[in-house]
Amino acid sequence: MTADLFESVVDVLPSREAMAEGAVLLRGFARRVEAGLLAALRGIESQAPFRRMFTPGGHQMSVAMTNCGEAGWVTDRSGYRYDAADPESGRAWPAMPAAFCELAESAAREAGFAGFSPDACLINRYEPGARMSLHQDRDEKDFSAPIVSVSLGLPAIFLFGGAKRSDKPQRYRLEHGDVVVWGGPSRLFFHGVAPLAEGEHPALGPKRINLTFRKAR
Ligand code: MD3
Ligand code: FE
Repeated sequence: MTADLFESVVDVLPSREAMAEGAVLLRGFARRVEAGLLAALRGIESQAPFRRMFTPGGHQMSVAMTNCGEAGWVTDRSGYRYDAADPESGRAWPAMPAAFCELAESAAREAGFAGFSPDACLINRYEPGARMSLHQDRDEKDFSAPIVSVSLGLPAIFLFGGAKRSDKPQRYRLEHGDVVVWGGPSRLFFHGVAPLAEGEHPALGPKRINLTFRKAR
């Protein structure tokens, strides 16, 4: 009984792990605000539904995306960019919910990036088989601001490379409630996500959601 109780506490206790210079993994950091995040996400989805966008090369992404905040990341045949309007509706992206902002700012502060104030949140939805190939995030104006990512739902294998595409990626299992802050030199490191394995998450079903908070402008 005591051992069980202890294990369940250890299970939800946030912890900190350095992945690289400037990259900090805060395991379980989002667990305490999970209900608020999921409620806010339903609101965003109803205004700006998830959609699978096309790359400039004409391939449809396996990950479905939407955004909230002043700017949203979009891709189509003409390229990648941040845009104030959702191209599907022509309307502004939904505002960033306070619960999103507060979590991103507190995680950044915890990792040594006090004053981070995201203006964009890209929301990725993975279903089994969906993946993201190795890339850098370079569409933001100011690389001195970190990116904060929040994983929800099914676990995924995150591939974390280095400054060069040819650097062999390390594999990290990111789980429900894990938050990672990517700043300093790691801000421009190559990264990706391995194809999502089948599964059922108690709160989200057969899905993984990843929130990435950015300073785009
Ligand atoms: C490391 N998303 O949206 S989040 C992306 O899990 C993206 O959906 C992945 O890569 C996902 O661009 C990974 C973790 C992440 C986000 C941005 C980074 C890692 C990063 C920027 C620089 C280095
Ligand atoms: Fe990325």
